[in-house]
Formats: sequence, C-alpha cells, structure tokens
Amino acid sequence: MEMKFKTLTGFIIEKQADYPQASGELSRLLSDIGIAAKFVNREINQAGLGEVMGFAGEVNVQGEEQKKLDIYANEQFIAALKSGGECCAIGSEENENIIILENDISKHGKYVVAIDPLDGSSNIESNVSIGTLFSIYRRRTVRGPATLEDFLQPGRNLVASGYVIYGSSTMMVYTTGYGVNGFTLDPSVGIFILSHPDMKYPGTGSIYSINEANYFSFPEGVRQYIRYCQEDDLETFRPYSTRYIGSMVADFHRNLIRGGIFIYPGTRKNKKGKLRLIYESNPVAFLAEQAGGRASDGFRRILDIQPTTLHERSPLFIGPNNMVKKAEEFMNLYSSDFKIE
Ligand code: P6P
Repeated sequence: MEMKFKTLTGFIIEKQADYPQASGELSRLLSDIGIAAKFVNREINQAGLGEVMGFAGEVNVQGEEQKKLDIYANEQFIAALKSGGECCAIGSEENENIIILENDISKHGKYVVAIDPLDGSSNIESNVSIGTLFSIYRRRTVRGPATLEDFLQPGRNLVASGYVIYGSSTMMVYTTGYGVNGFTLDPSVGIFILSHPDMKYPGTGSIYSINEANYFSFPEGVRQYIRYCQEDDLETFRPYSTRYIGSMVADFHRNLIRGGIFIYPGTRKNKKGKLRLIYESNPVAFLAEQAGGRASDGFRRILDIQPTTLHERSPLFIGPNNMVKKAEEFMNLYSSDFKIE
C-alpha cells in the first residue's frame, strides 16, 4: 500500500536536489530542527498541566522575565543542532552572545543558525499560539570557530528560514528559496505531514495587524495608513478587518493564509521598533518574498539591511505586495524622517 502523504523528512530529501552543492547537510539541519520542534511541542501542550508554567526566575538579554518554556525550547534547539553536526554556531534571542558549537562533529559545520526559540511566550498562560523562528546561513569565516561575522549577514544571504507555530495544530513552515511549504504535525505518530504545499499570499488581502494602542506614538505615515485601512471603499475591500494577537508567528501565519499586512513600526521613542532583525524580521521576510509578498522597514527591503549587532531591531511592514507598497507610499509621503540609513 502506497503512503498517500509526504512527510517532512521525505520532502526534504526529495527537494535536496534543488539545493546547489546538495550534499545532504542542509537536509539534515532542517530535520534536526523538526525533531527539536516535536519536543518543544510536547512540553507546550503539557504546560497547562505540569509545573512547567510560570517564571523560571531568570532574565534574558532582553531584560524580560524568562518563562521555563523559553529556556526549555532554547535548550532543545541547541541540543538538536549540536547533535546534528551541520551547524557550527547559534545566535539565540535567549543568549547575549553567539554559542560556538566546538564538539568534534559540529566545529566543521558549514552553517550557522539564528533562532528565536519561543517567540510570543508571554502568551503561554492565555493559550495563544506561539512560535519558533529560525534562519540558516552558510558560515562566512573559513577556519577556526565561527564568529559574530557569520551572523551579521543581510537576509538576502539566507539559505533557509522558517517557523514552527504551536497552535490548534503544530506546523512547520519553511523555505530554502524554492517556495514555501507547510507541514502539520500528526501527534499520534510524531511526524510532520505536507499539508500546505507551495504557500502563496492570496491576490490581495483585507486584514491589517498592528498594535493600535501605540497609535499616538506612531509615525504620521502609519497613522494615515491605518485611516486608509478603515475607509469605506468596496472596490478595494475596505474597511479591512483588524486582527492582532500579539504573537508575531501567529499573526504572520494567519495573514499568509488569509491575506493581510502585519506592521510593527518604529516610534518616536524607538525608531527601530521592537522586533529583532536577524532572528525575527529576516526569517519571515524571506518567507514572505517566497510567498509572493514583500517585507520592508517602511522604506528598505528587510533582506537588504546589513546588521551591525546580533540583537538589533528593525521596523517591520510585511504582507501581500500591494498592501505593503501602499503602506510604504504613506511612509514616504508623511514620515521620510523615519528612514534609517
Ligand atoms: P506588543 C512577542 O513578545 C513579540 O516579540 C512578537 O511576537 C509580537 O508581534 C510583539 O512582540 C507584540 O508586541 O508591543 O504589541 O505587545
């Protein structure tokens, strides 16, 4: 009897021929991420039950209280990447400095991985979907341990990126530059199954996602765009619907499927906004472009931004092409002083 579905592992191997210099290392790396995701998924599903909930009493580099699941997720992805041997260093939201993997099999790894192990974790108690974000680069340094230089690459150098969303079902969505594919975890057998082949933004969208509580600190271009979204115009499906859950992976995933723009802009106080360029904006920007969409900081393509530090922030405007372009029009018209060179 023939299996009627494709598993993540089978799909990765099948698509391996797409990768230049395909030698299986990237396939192994993606599989390692899938394995760690299953362990994190199990803990999240039990979080409401066990003593795993609640604060771990430690604080991460962002100065935020760390929940135990943050730490657990970080440890799981580090362990999986260490054991796989394809990755020689990790940059994580939970660690101030990069983690060099110097065990015998990892130190020769060709890739470095940037991760946000559990984005949106403040939503854990309210059972809102949360996610893991990952970005995979080829290391730039040629000998010795990896360095920060291996992570300070513009997103256009990404070899692969993706996320795991832990929600009503758990999915892994990723791209290697040849389209976006989504896999749903069948927890009864512990395998990810291809459920969303070749994901693309719908032709146009009618959702806008932004934390409007910050309205009065937004640039005028963002305020004008919000008013544009709220105007009556049947031809352009306005007023749009506003949807914002405060968990970027969940907001991005819904907007990718139903068609919508997500904006986390800079404000007068924080011109670079809140989201982190290397392990939050870049991975979803790669996915968005591969799904026929667009991602910018309101002016510049996200994937062209040259990072200067591991945890630097960037404003994020991401979604269907026409929606992001419209928002950029308002930014150029009203808020060119927010341009970051
Ligand atoms: P705010 C979660 O903490 C996060 O980093 C993203 O997942 C989310 O989009 C954003 O912050 C929400 O931030 O300021 O709207 O609560």
